Amino acid sequence: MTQNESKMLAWLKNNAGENYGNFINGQWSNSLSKETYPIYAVANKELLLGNFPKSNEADVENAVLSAQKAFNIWSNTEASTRSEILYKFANLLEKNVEELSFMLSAEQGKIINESKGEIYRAVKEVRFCAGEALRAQGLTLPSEKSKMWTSTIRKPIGVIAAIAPWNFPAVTPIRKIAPALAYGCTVVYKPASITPWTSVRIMDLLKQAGLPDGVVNMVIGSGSQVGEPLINHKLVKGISFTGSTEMGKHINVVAAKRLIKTQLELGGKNPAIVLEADKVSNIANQIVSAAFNTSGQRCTSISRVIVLENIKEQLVEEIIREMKKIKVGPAWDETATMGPLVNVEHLESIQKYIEIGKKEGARLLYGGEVLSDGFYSEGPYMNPAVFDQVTSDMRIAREEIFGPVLSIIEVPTISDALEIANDSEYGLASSLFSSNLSIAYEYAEGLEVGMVHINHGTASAAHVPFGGAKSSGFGAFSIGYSNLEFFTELKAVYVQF
Ligand code: TAP
Repeated sequence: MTQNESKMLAWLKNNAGENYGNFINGQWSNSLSKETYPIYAVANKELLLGNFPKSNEADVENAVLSAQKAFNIWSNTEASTRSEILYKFANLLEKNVEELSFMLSAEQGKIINESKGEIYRAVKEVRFCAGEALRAQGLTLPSEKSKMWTSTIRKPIGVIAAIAPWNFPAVTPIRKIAPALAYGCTVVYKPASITPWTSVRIMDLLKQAGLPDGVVNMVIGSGSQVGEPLINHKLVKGISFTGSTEMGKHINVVAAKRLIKTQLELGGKNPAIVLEADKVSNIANQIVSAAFNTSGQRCTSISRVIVLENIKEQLVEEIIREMKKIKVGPAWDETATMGPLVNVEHLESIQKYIEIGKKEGARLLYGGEVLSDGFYSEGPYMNPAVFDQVTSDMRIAREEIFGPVLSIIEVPTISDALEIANDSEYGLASSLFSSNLSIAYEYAEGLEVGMVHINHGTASAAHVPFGGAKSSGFGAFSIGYSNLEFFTELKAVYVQF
């Protein structure tokens, strides 16, 4: 047993297994139905993480009323105070990184270094938002009349519904909550029903940072029982949603009927385009890490490699060499480099795609098998997979698999590569490997995506837009003006003097 292994397991054994409630008006409470459901560690089906409330519409009602009441106070709280609370919250996240990472890895399955990376990313995002609280600027405009001062001010829109998926249980909700707080909105947050545990600690830390009661509320439960009443509640004025494209479309229809705002971060089918043979081993290394980190369960994971014919053999060889270095294991094994899938159902859905790929005529070059011997029997593990001879019309090249499956698509010319990269309903992220400056700029302009990475696999930064085009959504996170537009509305003020 390694040091980290013993530390994480010891911590889990001492701290997991409690009954948790909803966080409403600054207090922990049972759901009104009193019903609960258990959640076990992804990598050990006997390790109970906790019992969580099966909430419903009545709990949502209480949470929204609490957020509405708090809105009157929070929207009138000085921006500098809101900013200070956010800085304190960031410091607390940083101080508790180890414990938060243990919780995150236990409920989501990702390896511990990725969980730590996620918390540190959240810290940066909160600090960025703390600064942004003081930049909710309006304008002073020329007046049509003399002795008249004309200006605009920014007002927070009200109660926000924040709805998150299960792949990034810390940074995704924080990316919604921190800007909402910075600009004076209040929040009702629904975590993914399978990963609410880290959020329990996040709520505690918000309270510890001095956030007034009711400003952020969390209701745990299913999409149909909690998410649906939340997006339909008449006091909710904006929905910040991250999840599948299918659900994003539904949310957008509900919001359009109610004339409220949405911020949608949805699915992806992200290409890496390889147009040169220089440094192929380095390119393969970057592709493999961007494809298989978080077991390929990232919205930005590379899932298609589009490569020129003359480079393909060499690249594929290097990709397989890199994939063979991946060690699949639980988060408490510090030598593991890829964790399990989030649950058995998801593993099965990915396995179906492995079969679909084979039936469609793609060639499975390496991996893809379920791992079930020894400790692997305790969780949903598989080896990462790579398919060759994939064409753009195959389902494995078009549909979001959201797992460790990579498709290699060979193209004859550089312009074919761009066309195939764009031949997707999605438009989230893409990478291009080429040292030709004109090609790099041509692709940066021509790729129909929200994020382009030239000569590397993937990256994100707290102050840079993170979001998609086409069916990958709209309303980029992590940037001042985009969040400012979403969380506030403009008011014109004319002053005659
Ligand atoms: P979804 O099934 O869409 O679920 C996302 C959230 O919506 C969950 O909290 C879910 O609750 C909730 N929900 C379900 N039905 C609802 C309803 N009727 N009304 C309101 N909320 C409802 O996605 P997922 O499977 O958790 O996550 C994977 C997807 O998220 C992938 O497509 C991935 O690409 C996408 N994603 C995108 C990004 C960005 S930034 N573009 C980042 C991460 C993930 P339950 O948990 O109870 O089902």
